[in-house]
Amino acid sequence: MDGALDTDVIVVGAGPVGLTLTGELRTGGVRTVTLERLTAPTTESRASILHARTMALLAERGVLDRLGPLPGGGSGHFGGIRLDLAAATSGHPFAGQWECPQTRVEAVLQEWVTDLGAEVRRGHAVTGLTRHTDWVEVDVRVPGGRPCRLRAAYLVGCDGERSTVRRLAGYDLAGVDATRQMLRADVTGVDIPDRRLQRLPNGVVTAYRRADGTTRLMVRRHGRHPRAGAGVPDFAEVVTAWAEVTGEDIGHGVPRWLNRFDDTSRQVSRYRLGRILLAGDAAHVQMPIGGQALNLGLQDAINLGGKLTARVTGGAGDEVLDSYHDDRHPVGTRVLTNIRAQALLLFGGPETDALRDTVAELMGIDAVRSHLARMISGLDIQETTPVSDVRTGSGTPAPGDRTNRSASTDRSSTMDRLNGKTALVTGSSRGIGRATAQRLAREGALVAVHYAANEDAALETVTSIESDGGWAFPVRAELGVPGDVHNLFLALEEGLKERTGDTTLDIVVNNAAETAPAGVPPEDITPEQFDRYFAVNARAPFFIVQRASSLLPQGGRIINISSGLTRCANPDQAVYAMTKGAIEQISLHFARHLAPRGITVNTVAPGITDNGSAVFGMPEVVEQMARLSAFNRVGDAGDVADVVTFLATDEARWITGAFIDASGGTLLGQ
Ligand code: NAP
Ligand code: P7K
Repeated sequence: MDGALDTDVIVVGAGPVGLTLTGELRTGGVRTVTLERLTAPTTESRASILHARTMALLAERGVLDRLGPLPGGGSGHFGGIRLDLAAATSGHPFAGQWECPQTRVEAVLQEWVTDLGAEVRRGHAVTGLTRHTDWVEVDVRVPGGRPCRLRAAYLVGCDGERSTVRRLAGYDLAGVDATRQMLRADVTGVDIPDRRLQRLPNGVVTAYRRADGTTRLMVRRHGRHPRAGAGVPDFAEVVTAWAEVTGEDIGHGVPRWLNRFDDTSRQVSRYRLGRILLAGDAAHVQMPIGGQALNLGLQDAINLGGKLTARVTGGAGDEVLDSYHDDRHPVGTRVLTNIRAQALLLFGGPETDALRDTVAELMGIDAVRSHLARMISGLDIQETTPVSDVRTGSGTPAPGDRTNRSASTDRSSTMDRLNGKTALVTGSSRGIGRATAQRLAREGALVAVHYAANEDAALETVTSIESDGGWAFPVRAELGVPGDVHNLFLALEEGLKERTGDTTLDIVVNNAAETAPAGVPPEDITPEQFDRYFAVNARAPFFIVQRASSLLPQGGRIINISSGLTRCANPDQAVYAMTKGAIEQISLHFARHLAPRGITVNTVAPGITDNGSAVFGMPEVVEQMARLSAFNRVGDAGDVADVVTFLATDEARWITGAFIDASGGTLLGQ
């Protein structure tokens, strides 16, 4: 069938969202054709603010290097009330907001996708579409040529708030119509004072004189309802409004640019209809406040890019595309909500004064500022399937396995139970350690990702955390050799100091271990093997605790990873199980030793858990292993990591010295 298709994915729209999606797809080896109605990129400057999460995602793709150094975009605001984004997200590598005109973003993205071999056809407008079971066909009007048809497996509308794809595909756009409207103009030849959102009895005005002598002004009249279908305003309308609100006459000025925008707030209720998907403003229409629309759109594109790649090339099923909707629809709803709240604070009449004063008072509280700043900067977003996991395929679970996980992650979109904390997770390049590092970071902790040798995997853990808006750094140290723990702490302390200014370590997870998945019959274990198991699994964790002790503050956490094998026999794992028996003793005795300092020490014992190793790709073996659990499946790394993360939070302050069975009921017996 694929032979009959012109391409894998047709992307409609070559604005920032369409180009970013094109780049993601090309990076993953997906064939694309990108269609753009306009013959040349727009020169009109629209969005200009990039937020921290977008910056991290662009950096990861090398796009930020192409953009060159960007100036800071000022402090930021929430509904016109000053909010210093940089201060409130300090610690993040891109804390703050960054200034870059949309025209420049587009030019650089165009360069990037061209280098990736993408074909962007300008002047090509989509005029019709037809759905088939295995493909989508679009009619395209070509400048000066005969109309043509293109077939692809998927079609994505990145064609903005008046999306043609959305209309042709019959999407519904739910939400509310505009109740407030703003007029904007660039005017020369006027001399009026600069004003930053001045609230006057009849309305709200802004004026800002640029170096070139033009003044950008914006005016809103209270009590005026937007005229449906009103197009570009004429200058007379702006002059009248300005006079009504300020009493000033600007009628002698020369208009250079005129524009009208309103607070329409709408979102499609499904981001996917079969083989047709939407991203960016095509999926959500909102008022341009706080520069959030561009960032939201770029992040839609990046989420969808990884998933569509997995669908087209990686053999993932349709559920991976549904997870795009599941991830991004709630994020869109949340942004639309904060924009509406901000619109009310910004443009509401005198009836909103008391509300504004109250919000301003709340914004004097650190935690409130941090909450709002993380929301605006996209740093509180949880995506069920991390982008890099989709790429490697390792994070794409079998269909049935998803339910448990999403239920737990859907519960709240804000997770910041570990803000300001630091954590060491040994052996977090892969498996349970990686999932633990990711979750601790998602809760706001700075995570040291420790590993022995597998540098690429460790960096992938770090990158996945960063693209999720988190903060992490790699630490290499082989355990079980002389000087192991000393070397680990030299690198750890340096990394912490560089990032936080001191060496406080709040959370230690002793996870790294020497394992033999198939085991060794007890007859065959050599003294050298025995010593190696103990050196890595028991001696190193002890000295890690001993060394961490001086860095742990009040409220610190130590979590030791054991195994259900300390309660359930498997002779081929006898020596491994002995080492796990030993690590459990650390929890018991140190729990007593460190309790006076408010530090808890606990054991988590997983059962058989998918750590991404080859056996978990063999259905017959997995079926055997699954039988050990009362739930008849093997654990996900995330199943265990969620338990570890809970123990790290303040909610677990009353648990110490405990053995927590995280084996899905494996220890209940048959
Ligand atoms: P895994 O996928 O095998 O990964 C092991 C991790 O530990 C890697 O990050 C590895 O680093 C690191 N590591 C191994 N030996 C090391 C050494 N000598 N020095 C420093 N780092 C070393 O692990 P996992 O299966 O997720 O297991 C994690 C923990 O859960 C272990 O304590 C294990 O005993 C326990 N557990 C696992 C299961 C299970 O079924 N998976 C069941 C019960 C208990 P590199 O990548 O650099 O090699
Ligand atoms: C069990 C492990 C088992 C476990 C076998 C196992 C088992 C386990 C395990 C192999 C491994 C009851 C827990 C409870 C491979 C390792 C990790 C591990 O049979 O959890 O610890 C060593 O990599 O069997 C009754």
